[in-house]
Amino acid sequence: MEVIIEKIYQGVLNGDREIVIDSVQEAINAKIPADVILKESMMPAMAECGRLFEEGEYFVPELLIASRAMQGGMVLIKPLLITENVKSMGKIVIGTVKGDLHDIGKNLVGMMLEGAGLQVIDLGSDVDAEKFVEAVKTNDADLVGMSALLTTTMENMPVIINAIKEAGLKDHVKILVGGAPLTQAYADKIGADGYAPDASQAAKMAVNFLSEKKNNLT
Ligand code: B12
Repeated sequence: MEVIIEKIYQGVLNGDREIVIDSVQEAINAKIPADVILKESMMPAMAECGRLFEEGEYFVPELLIASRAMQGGMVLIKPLLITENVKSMGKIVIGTVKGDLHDIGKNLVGMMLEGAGLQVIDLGSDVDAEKFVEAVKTNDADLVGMSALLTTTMENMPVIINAIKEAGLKDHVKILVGGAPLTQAYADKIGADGYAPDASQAAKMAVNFLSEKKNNLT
C-alpha cells in the first residue's frame, strides 16, 4: 500500500496528472479506502505544495499544475467518498463577486481547500449577494470565501456581507475574502472574518476557523 500512496503523493507534488490518475485507480483496485487515499497522499501532497509556495520554491504555475493533477484523482475518489460516507472537515461556499469574471485565483483557493479536506461549493464567477445567501442556507455552510480582482468589484463584498447579516446567517458562517487588490485593512473595514493573500494561507485559515468552531461546540 505504501508504494501506491507514495506514487500518488509524488504525482501530485510533481503535477503529473497521468501518474495520479493511474495510481489512484491502482489504489482503488487494491481496495485502499478512498479516505486513506485522500488523507495519506493527496492532502499531504497539497499541503507540501503550499509549504513550497510559501518558501518561494513553487510559484502559481506549479500550484495550478499540482491542483490539476489532484483534481484528476479526485474525480475517481469523489463518488467513493460519498458512498463511504466520509465526513468532510466542513463546508465552504466560494465565488468571485458580482461583476467580476476573474476565477483563476478563486479556483486555486477552491482546490487548496479541497486538498485540505473541505467540501467546496463553488458558485463560479459574477456571483451576487442573493446567490451567496441562498447557497449558505441550502448547504448549511460553515464558511464563505469571496474573491475579487477588480477595485470596482471588491466594493460588492460589503454588500454580500450585509446580505448575509440581514439573512441572520452571520453567526453561523465565517467570511473569508481575498484577491489581488484586497488588504487586511480592507477586510477589517468591511467586517470580514479573515483575509489571506494566497491559496495556501487561505486553506490554513479555513482549517483554523473550522477547528475553532469544533472546539467551541465541544
Ligand atoms: C487573467 C486576467 C484576466 C482574465 C481572467 C480570466 C479568468 N478566467 O480568470 C480576463 C482576460 C478575462 C480579464 C479580464 C479583465 N481584466 Co483582468 N487580469 C488578469 C490578470 C493578468 C491575472 C489575474 C490572475 O489570474 N492572477 C493569478 C491568480 C492565481 O492570482 P489571484 O487571482 O490574485 O489569486 C490569489 C490571491 O489573490 C488569493 N485569492 C484569490 N481569491 C481569493 C479568495 C479568498 C477567499 C482568499 C482567502 C484568497 C483569495 O489566492 C489566489 C491564489 O494564490 C490580472 C493581472 C494581475 N497581475 O493580477 C489582470 C487584472 C486583474 N485585470 C484587470 C482588468 C482591468 C480587467 C478588465 C476590466 C479588462 C478590460 N478592460 O476588459 C477585464 C474585467 C473582466 C471582468 N468583468 O472581470 C486589472 C484590474 C485593475 C484594477 N485595479 O481593478 C488587472 C490587475 C490588470 C492590470 N494591471 O490592469 N483579466
